[in-house]
Amino acid sequence: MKKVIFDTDPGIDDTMAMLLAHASDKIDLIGITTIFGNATIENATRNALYVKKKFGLTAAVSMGTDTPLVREAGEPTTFVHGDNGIGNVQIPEGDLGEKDNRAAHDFIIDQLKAYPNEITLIGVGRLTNLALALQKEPSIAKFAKEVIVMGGAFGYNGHSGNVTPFAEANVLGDPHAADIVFTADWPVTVVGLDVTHQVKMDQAYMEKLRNSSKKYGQFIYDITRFYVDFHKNECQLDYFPVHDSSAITYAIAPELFKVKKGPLRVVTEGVAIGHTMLKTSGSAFPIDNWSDKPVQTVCVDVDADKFLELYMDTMSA
Ligand SMILES: [Ca+2]
Repeated sequence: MKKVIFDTDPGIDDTMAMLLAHASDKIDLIGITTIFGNATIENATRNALYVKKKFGLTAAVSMGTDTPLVREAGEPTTFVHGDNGIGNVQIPEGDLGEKDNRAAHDFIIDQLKAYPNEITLIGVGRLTNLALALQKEPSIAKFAKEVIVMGGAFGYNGHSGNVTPFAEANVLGDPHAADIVFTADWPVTVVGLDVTHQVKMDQAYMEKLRNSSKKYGQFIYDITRFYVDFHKNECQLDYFPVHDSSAITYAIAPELFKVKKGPLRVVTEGVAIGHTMLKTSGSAFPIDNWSDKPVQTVCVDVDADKFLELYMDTMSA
C-alpha cells in the first residue's frame, strides 16, 4: 500500500477522489491537507472533516492556507462546486471531529520526515501548501517518494487550458507555487487537462455507480448533481471530465497512462500566466530556464475505459 497525503480543496471532484483513495486497497490515506480554491479554506476543511466522519476515514485532516504565494486569492469557484463546495448537499449540524492542530505545510514536513521515502503526496488543488513546505524545509524534497499533481495543460489531445486558453485553474490559482513544486528535486508526475478531459462520466455511468456502489454511490450521485448542471449549462457537455480522481488513479494504476518526460516550468506573469510548459527537446539553447531543472513526468494519454472500470470496481467492492 502506498502511504498518501492528499492535498485538496473539496470540492465535488476532490471528494470523489478522496473516496477513491479511501476505498482503494492500494492506498493508505494517512493525511488530508486542505487548500482554498473550490471553496473557502474554512468550507474545504469542514467538507474534508464531514467526509472523514461520514465514511470513517482515519486520515488526519490539517487545514492549509487561504493565500497564494504572490498573486491575490480569487473568489472560490462556487459556481462549479456549489456555495458549500460539495454541491450544496445538506451537511449535518454538530461536531464533525477535530482537525490536526498543525498547519498543512507543517503536517506535510513532519510526515515526510517521519516516513522518509514512503509517502506519495497527491495535490489536486492550488499547490501553495506543498510550496510552503518546500520553502520552510527544502530538505523534505529528498524524503518524498513521489508527488502526483492534478493541474496544468500541455496542449495534448487539444487541451491547453480551462480558465484562460492557456491556463488550468489549479496552476493559475497559484502559478508561483506550481513552479516551485515542479522544479523541486523530487519526482513529480503531472496529470493535466490533456488526460482528465479524456475520461468522461455521463448520466448512465453515474446511475450505474449509484446502483452498484452500496457504500458511496448515492452520496456521489447527490454531490455531483450541481456539477453535472454546471457542465451542461455552462460548457454544453452531457458528461463531466474526471479531474481529481485522475491523480488518485495514477497512484493506483500508472500503467493506464502514457507519459512524456522533461523539465517543467510555469509562466508566472504576463498574458500566458499559469501556462505549463514541458521541454521535451534535448536541444541546447543560448537561454534556457528549463535544462538545469529536474526531469519530471507529464501524462499525455490515458486508457479511459479501463480508468472508468477501475473507479466503478473500486467503489463497488
Ligand atoms: Ca481540486
